[in-house]
Amino acid sequence: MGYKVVVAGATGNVGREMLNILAERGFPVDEIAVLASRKSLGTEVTFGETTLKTKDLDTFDFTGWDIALFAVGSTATKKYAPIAASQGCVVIDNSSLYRYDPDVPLIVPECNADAVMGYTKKNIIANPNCSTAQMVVALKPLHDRAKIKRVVVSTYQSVSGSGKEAMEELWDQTKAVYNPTDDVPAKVYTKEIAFNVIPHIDVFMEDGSTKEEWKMVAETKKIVDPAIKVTATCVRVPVFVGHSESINIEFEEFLDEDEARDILREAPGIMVIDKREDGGYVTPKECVGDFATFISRIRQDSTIDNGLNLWCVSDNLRKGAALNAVQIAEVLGQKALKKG
Ligand code: 11C
Repeated sequence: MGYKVVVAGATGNVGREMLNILAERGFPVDEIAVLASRKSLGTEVTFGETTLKTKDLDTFDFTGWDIALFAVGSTATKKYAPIAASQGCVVIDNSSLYRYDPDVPLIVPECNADAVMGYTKKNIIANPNCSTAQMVVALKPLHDRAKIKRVVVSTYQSVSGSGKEAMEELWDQTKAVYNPTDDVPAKVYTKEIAFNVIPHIDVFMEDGSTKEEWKMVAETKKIVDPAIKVTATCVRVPVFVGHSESINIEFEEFLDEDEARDILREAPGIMVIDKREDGGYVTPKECVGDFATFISRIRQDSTIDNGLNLWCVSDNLRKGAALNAVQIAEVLGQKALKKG
């Protein structure tokens, strides 16, 4: 016996990946409903071998459905997640709306799976931001061994994090470089993204940081440990899929680079590719379509007493969004909504 599963926002980048991953991981689905906003109504999406037509999120009755994976953005989440939750369906939400709500667990299963039981307060579980998800998968096993004091992270984030229009903008601007009669002005971004990098993701905060940077700080504290200090610089790069991060970690205790490599090799969700030779590391192009968070370039930071540097790459639409949501559904099934 399986679950009655809803995917809301099924036509977007993340919604489509949710359907792929439910099928790839063999999540026990008895019945599935794919929902979209009115403008995408009737659009077809695939779930395994099956083609499904999207239904209207606005009029859908969630009564009798077990789990709803939401990938609709904060405005629609605000309207529809409480409806689904009040109709008895557990919402796993990919937007940022509920992440910082003390009555909503924010879950990365490799780090804090037990906290999932906190879902009973609102019938909602939050999925973290993509740049946080891959970073905390790497931080948690190291924190358990040597207690992290401070993290300095710089991100190199792909355009798929901004949606399908951003991917088109990069594609069109790249083609236009070779065909100067085409002018493709920046629409999604503030500056041209093709052959460029933009140190700005999400809105600016009063202290000069951006909301994306603030999310990495707040979410790491909620998922791993409120005592960890994080400072982040988030940068958009002309890559279609796959976020990369340069992470500098300061620990309470000394942690040797070889021991860190062994810990990460054993840790759930991580693949270490770290040969100190040409090409002995992972780039975002190579992680697309994979479930793992890849770690490379593990090395001592000799400028501080207890420091390490590493390079962390993952498919932002998967571990950063859809995969993590499906993993939460799996944990929920094991711990709470048992079937069969
Ligand atoms: C990006 N990290 O790459 C963002 C996308 O809070 O869920 C996801 C935003 C979020 O642009």
